[in-house]
Amino acid sequence: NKPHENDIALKPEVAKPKLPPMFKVLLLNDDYTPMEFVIEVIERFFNKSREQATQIMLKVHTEGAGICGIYPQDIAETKMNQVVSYARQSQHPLQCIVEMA
Ligand code: NFA
Repeated sequence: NKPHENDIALKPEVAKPKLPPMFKVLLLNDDYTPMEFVIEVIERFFNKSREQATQIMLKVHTEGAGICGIYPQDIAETKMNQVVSYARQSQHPLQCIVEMA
């Protein structure tokens, strides 16, 4: 009596609710971009309040870099590109990068 092929026990596959890998969007300090412009960028693209945006800008200014938000990769890269493009259009050298969280 040999078992039918379909009766062989398979490893049960449990549906894991899996979260997407997350990426940090950071601004980098420079000597030329006005503080007010950086605050406006953080408010506009990262949906922060004036107070939160000011704190993040000051962190970037004093420490060299600061996290503006953490998102799935496609959203993080879109925000980075929007910031860099807006800064270029406004003729400011502000840099924005994405890092694995
Ligand atoms: N360091 C810039 C200045 O003194 C301000 C700045 C902050 C630029 C954060 C870039 C990022 N005008």
